[in-house]
Amino acid sequence: MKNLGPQITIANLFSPLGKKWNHTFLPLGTLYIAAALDRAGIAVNFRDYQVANSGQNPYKVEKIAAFLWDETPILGVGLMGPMLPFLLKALEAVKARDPGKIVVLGGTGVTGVGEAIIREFPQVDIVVHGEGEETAVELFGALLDRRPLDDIAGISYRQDGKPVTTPPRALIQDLNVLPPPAHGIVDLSCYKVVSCLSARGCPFKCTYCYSSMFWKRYRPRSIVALIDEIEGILRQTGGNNISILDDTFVLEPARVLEFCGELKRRGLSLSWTCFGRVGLMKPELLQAIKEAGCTGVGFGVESGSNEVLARIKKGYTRKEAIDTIRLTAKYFSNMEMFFMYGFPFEERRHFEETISLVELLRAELVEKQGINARFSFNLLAAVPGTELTREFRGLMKPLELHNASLYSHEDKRAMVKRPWFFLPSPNARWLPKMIADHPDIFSGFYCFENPDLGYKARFLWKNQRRYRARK
Ligand code: B12
Ligand code: SF4
Repeated sequence: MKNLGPQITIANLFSPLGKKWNHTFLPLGTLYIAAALDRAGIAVNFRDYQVANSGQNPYKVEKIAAFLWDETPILGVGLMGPMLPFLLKALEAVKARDPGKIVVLGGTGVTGVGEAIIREFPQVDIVVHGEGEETAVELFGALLDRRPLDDIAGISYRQDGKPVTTPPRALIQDLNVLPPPAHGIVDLSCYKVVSCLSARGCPFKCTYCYSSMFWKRYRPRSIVALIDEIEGILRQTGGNNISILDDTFVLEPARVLEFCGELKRRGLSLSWTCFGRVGLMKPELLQAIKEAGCTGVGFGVESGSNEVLARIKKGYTRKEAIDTIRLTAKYFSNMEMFFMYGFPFEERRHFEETISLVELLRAELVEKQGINARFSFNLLAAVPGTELTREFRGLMKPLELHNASLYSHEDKRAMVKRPWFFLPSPNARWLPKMIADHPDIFSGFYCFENPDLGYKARFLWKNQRRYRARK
């Protein structure tokens, strides 16, 4: 039967998190894309794999293929790196069923590796790099009208069998021109974490970070528009919880104070969380966010070694980290601190400095002050395109995928041993080969050779309860 509905399906392909695979996040990126297309008069079907597959093992290729399948001639998928091999495998089946279907990929999982994907994987037709709204409007418009793609900036595609990459797309200068994420096309009550972004990008340049590379420059949105968006979400959910996902929400204190003031002016009783940053937390700011309903702050501390902090360009010292966390703990009894290990240059003594920092903070915050503080460790992944991955490409080492079982956020083994911990069932025998054959496309499935990695992983494995348990 002929399909008379929208000609495009937009699918979000994050895997759900949690032991029961039901910890779902609002898919902001694809909702922004859907909103931009809607404003341009381009109708889409929208589907989110997290919701469609909630509660089930998300890594079964047949399930992904079934989720992606419909009669529309154009499929756009948004994803992060860990889903990429599973998506590519599932797309083989989708393309076998409909060889004429045009498959477009976008999101952080494909940006920067698009040309290689087009070269190596015929089941993908077009990859959109970076910020997607303007590109999506031009690209899907051109596909619907069967116009050529060569003047569309920010894509890789195939021409006469060869991959072509067009010049990068300029960033959107003023984010306020964008329509808000298309909340109306999803059931917000299906999501465990309902979120928003007050800005894109981050001015810092930590060498392992994909986000700063992806978003390039810090660009804030208007606070009034942000709170309009939040009010809309609250109306739709009937709840009062929001996660502000900005990389560095506290960057501009005046803006944060404006946010708090505007919440108060509108009489909104909101319960929210955000990420702080070492060196940026001042007493007035902490007091204001607490009064405005902030219930917890997270910090990416990353290391307790000054040498490592300097090499990854964190822009602060161990002492500054301690000072910031002590200060924040005066205002918040709910804190999470993230650390990484497995830097190619991280010697055992550096790791031990990290552990001594965690022990010091734990003794003060958890033992003495009874604060609900969590210390999370992640093994550093060779995320594609970061400064660190480029510099240490020669030290990349594949993860032990053959030992992997189904991992989730709550599985502590995964937290200490594997960076991209949403790993597949061991039955996925094709996976190690795909990853080994294309190290640059799938570098996030690699860590780096580094001194005493086994010792570090075992230590964290043994102490996981100590560092992660909430009081
Ligand atoms: C929130 C978040 C999550 C949430 C996801 C829910 C959500 N709402 O996004 C959760 C907790 C699930 C998550 C998990 C992970 N995350 Co995360 N996450 C983020 C965070 C903080 C915000 C994402 C966001 O909302 N961005 C805002 C929207 C507007 O941007 P966007 O989604 O990228 O979408 C834009 C473009 O990508 C593009 N686009 C997106 N989809 C599509 C689709 C089409 C068809 C087109 C054309 C374009 C397009 O256009 C959009 C609008 O401009 C980012 C950091 C950041 N600031 O971006 C990290 C980030 C994306 N995550 C990252 C990582 C490493 C992970 C994990 C691997 C962590 C881990 N160790 O497990 C997992 C992977 C999960 C999985 N199985 O796929 C990395 C990127 C890795 C990578 N290269 O893919 C980032 C950049 C963090 C960092 N500093 O390095 N994450
Ligand atoms: S790790 Fe955080 S502070 Fe550093 S560049 Fe990335 S987003 Fe910015």
